[in-house]
Amino acid sequence: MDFKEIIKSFDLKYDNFSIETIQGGNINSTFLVKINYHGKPDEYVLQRINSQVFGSPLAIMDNIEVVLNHLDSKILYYIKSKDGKSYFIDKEGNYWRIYNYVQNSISYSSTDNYDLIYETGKAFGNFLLQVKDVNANLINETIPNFHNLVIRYNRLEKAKNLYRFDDVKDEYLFLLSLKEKACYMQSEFSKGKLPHRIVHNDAKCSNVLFDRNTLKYLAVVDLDTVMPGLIAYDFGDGARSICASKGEESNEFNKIYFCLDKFEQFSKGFLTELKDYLTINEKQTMHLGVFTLTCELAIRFLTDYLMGDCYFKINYPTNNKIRALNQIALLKDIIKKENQIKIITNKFL
Ligand code: GN1
Ligand code: MG
Repeated sequence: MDFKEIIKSFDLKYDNFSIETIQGGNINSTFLVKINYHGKPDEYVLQRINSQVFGSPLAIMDNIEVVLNHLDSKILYYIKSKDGKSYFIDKEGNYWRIYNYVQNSISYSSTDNYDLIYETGKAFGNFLLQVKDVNANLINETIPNFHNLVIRYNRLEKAKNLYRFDDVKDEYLFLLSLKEKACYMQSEFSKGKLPHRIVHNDAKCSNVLFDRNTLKYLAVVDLDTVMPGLIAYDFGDGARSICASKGEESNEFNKIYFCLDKFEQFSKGFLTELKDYLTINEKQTMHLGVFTLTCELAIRFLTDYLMGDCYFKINYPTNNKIRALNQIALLKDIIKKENQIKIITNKFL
């Protein structure tokens, strides 16, 4: 990677710069750029967009521009390239973008702090309220059928009998046994009973920036997958990621459970923002998002393992299998706690 070539293509003034890798994220590669200009330091975030996953990086950047223009807060912004574009293409055909590093901000990949969990819910709830009148015609579907469980099951079933199947047969059969329920929301949507909204589609804790001092949320980031979807999917994705007792990478399966106290905080933040905007059907099915999204992630990790790890970045050969087993452990606890999950959800609707 020729960082000199990349950095100099953007409309940034600097005397010198240094680059550090930022860990985290299963798709794009992220770097912190520290610059100095006339003795003054400044920081930016540089990302290489994974164009295997996002077939059209231009479509993502167009979406992001529409969304950022629409949001009240202008705290997050992109640096244009010297030729006025929101990205730069290097000699190897990689797409790069740079955005500001939001000063005094901090993000968490997980937390036990209830105030932060409440704030995370509020951040996403408020984000959804703000993007509700984005003109859907201006938003490209950057990854078609992203949270479509029917399609996710088709892909899993197609991957059956690939070389690693014997290794995960029980997990495969377990997920298959949940198919009808997992596809319920998709079928309600197909019948026109659930509205498509503009949603975030990757609503996890690490995608919220907080003020370092007050711990109030500042911004929702990672806008790559903002496109039409169901609100319950953001609710469920946020809950499965923030209320799990162990992170997605953990292999301590017997210590993985869904924390209802955390869920209460997340639900309160998320649903209090949105409740006046939701339809009756959305309210009645909201709790199902938690089950559905956890099931989806288990399916996606397992499918990727069977297909030979072509989608998610892996750190070791069985990483995707461990992630699938992790989500299955969480899912089993979510199934056990389904009633309480519904009661808590309804409390804030
Ligand atoms: C991917 O790369 P990251 O962490 O932002 C994935 C999400 C998954 C997540 C699981 C475009 O997000 O859907 O929930 O991994 N993003 C894409 O950790 O597939
Ligand atoms: Mg993401």
